[in-house]
Amino acid sequence: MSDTIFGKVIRREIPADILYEDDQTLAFRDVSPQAPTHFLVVPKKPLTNLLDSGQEDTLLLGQLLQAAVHAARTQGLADDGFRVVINIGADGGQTVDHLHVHVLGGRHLTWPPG
Ligand code: DGP
Repeated sequence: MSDTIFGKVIRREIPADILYEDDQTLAFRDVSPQAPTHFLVVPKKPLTNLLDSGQEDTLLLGQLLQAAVHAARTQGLADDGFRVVINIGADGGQTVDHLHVHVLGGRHLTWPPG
């Protein structure tokens, strides 16, 4: 995959409000929040999206979700709940071609999404 804006965030080439980091993942606030709390969790490995992942990424994908849960807890979302979304491709609404997990909370979220 080619480099993206999230690659630049991971390498600290552009600023971001970072909430959590471990050896494989990084969580930072979305620049265009759709809820009172809205952050993204990305693997440092540059996967385009879930379709780009393979069996070798099984542990990484688990770590990505664990990082999302950890950051959601520290952001105070655990009591009232929150939503985890992964957009894939054009119809999925993906605009940045680096796999990312959206975590949204802090208000009641309706279903289905638009
Ligand atoms: P998606 O549509 O699923 O590809 O979501 C991409 C999200 O990334 C979107 O909610 C806006 C966010 N975003 C785009 N550029 C930047 C950036 O430079 N910094 C941060 N923090 N978020 C960004």
